[in-house]
Amino acid sequence: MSFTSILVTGGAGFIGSNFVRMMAREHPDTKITVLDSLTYAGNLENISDLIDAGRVRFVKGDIRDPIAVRAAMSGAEVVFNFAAETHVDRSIEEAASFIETDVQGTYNLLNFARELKVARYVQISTDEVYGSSDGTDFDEESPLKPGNPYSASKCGGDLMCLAFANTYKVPVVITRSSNNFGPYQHVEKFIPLFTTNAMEGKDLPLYGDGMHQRDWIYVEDNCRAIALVAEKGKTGEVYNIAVGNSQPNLRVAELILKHVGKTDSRIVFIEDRKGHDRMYKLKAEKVRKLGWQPRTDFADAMEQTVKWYVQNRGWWERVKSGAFREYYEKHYKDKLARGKAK
Ligand code: NAD
Ligand code: TDX
Repeated sequence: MSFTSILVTGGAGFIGSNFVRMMAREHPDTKITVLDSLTYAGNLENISDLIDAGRVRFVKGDIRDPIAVRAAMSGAEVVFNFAAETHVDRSIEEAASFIETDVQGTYNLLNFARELKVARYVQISTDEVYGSSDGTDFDEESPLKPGNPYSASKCGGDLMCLAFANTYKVPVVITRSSNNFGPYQHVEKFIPLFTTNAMEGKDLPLYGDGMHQRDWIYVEDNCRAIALVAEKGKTGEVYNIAVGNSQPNLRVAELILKHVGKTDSRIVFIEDRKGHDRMYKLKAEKVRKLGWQPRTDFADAMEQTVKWYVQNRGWWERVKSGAFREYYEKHYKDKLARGKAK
């Protein structure tokens, strides 16, 4: 099924841009609006071809700003909220922006979803809300035990969503996925950082003993699950999304080195992240019962992903240097100010 019109917040970031690309490709009749404030993590290059082709309407705006949200959400049938502060290390340094965007921004979106009577509001959340696992698989009823300021903020957003579903009958669904990987991921995150450092012959900084585990899902598998939950999920319900592919970080780092084929980089063990969650583990039967199953094999997808960073060196070099901002200034700033980048 296709939606008539969707609002994708955070659509210039990693998962949001992959979602927008998938929807644009597979649902040619769906009108797509992206609302993104273009923080350090937002990169218009990720969707510039679709904006230039008139396939995506881009609105530069903040989910904390009621005027921007109201304008962008008007006419949307379904809202997908990907916009968030997302990097755990940054939240350990400074959590205020996480609380503002991930909690206050979500509240703001929910208020307008209620007022404008959207048919569906999809909150994109994370496995991190359950906290570190001692080996048990968490299902959707497991208690929330966030282990860092980022995941605590995501819990705040999730709980506000559930409260709006219960109190005002806003048609909310929540997805909680495990770690995503794929193209267009910011170079501050583990897999792109290690891949690009290896290409540059730099060291790969592994936290602690390197035996923390993450359950990796290819971004497009997650995007498909999100679209399915939007269509078939039950209001007020949470859906975990994971494939059960836990890997110790050391193993993933070795795999990256193998695919990049560099011998002048080395893995170095550095001081551990404060409060570092050892492992996340999810039961994801509920989303499978809706008809979802991953299409991607981890080994193949890792090879393809590393290849994407190898082939798109200009993209990540501009992210690392900050030069991707110049691209925005040159191509869009005036047009967006005049409301023409549609
Ligand atoms: P990202 O950091 O790559 O992108 C976030 C996007 O949101 C950026 O484009 C940024 O400009 C935008 N944004 C941030 N604050 C904003 C604000 N106040 N108003 C408007 N736009 C704003 O993040 P990502 O990795 O693509 O994650 C997307 C969502 O998925 C997040 O909600 C995150 O919590 C969730 N998630 C991510 C992962 C993962 O592995 N990356 C896993 C599970 C869940
Ligand atoms: O330099 C590094 N060295 C290292 O050992 C970095 C950046 C990370 N790591 C480790 C920490 C984690 O165990 O790699 C693992 C993955 O780290 P991140 O890429 O920072 O991801 P994580 O902390 O697991 O959180 C991610 O998945 C859940 C996303 O950033 C979140 O937004 C999402 O909710």
